[in-house]
Amino acid sequence: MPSTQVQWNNCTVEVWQGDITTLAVDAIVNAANPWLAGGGGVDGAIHRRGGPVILQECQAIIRQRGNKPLEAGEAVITTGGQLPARYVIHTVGPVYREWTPQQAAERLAACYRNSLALLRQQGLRSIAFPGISTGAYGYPPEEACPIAVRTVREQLLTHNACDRLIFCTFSERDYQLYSLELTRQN
Ligand code: AR6
Repeated sequence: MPSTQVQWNNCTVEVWQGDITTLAVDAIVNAANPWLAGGGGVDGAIHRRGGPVILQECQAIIRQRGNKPLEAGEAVITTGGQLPARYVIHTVGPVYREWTPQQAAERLAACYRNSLALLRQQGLRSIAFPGISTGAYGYPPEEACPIAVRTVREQLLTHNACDRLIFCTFSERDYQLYSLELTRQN
């Protein structure tokens, strides 16, 4: 399937369908939970394929924060363990039903913004995002997708943040949704 691509500030932004744990980019983003404890969905897949070192690093981060969980919108980074990606950026999306739509949108945007800020701070140049919050956390994909694309676009135009950015979609429906939105916002 031909993938949809746009260029924003020298960054190639593309939509891809498949398992994020197979991508050999500098960093993949994990849709984590506040305790970075691992779980199902993309989180489970990343820990399974990356091996136990990722959980050890996550636990160390939580300890360093004085055993405080992450808030929705925050992001932290670990190595990628056995993954083809060098690093994993763990971000906690909002649980959709716990916020007003406006608050949820702000937290979701913060996930993308803070993940890209970490990427820049580490001097990394390629990244893949899953549809944060759109699985177990219940964010409707058709609401989350325009927020994800808009936030990424704003950040790339402001910061020249990276060379390659992938929206990694799991379902055919999400692939179509992101492809359309990328074209729409281009
Ligand atoms: N590659 C790419 N995308 C995936 C993969 C994969 N291997 N697996 C699932 N997705 P979710 P959330 C898509 O539930 O909603 C965990 O238990 C999936 O189709 O993984 O942020 C955590 O520990 C969906 O579009 O994340 C938290 O407790 C998207 O990834 C909680 O779930 C996100 O679905 C986080 O929930």
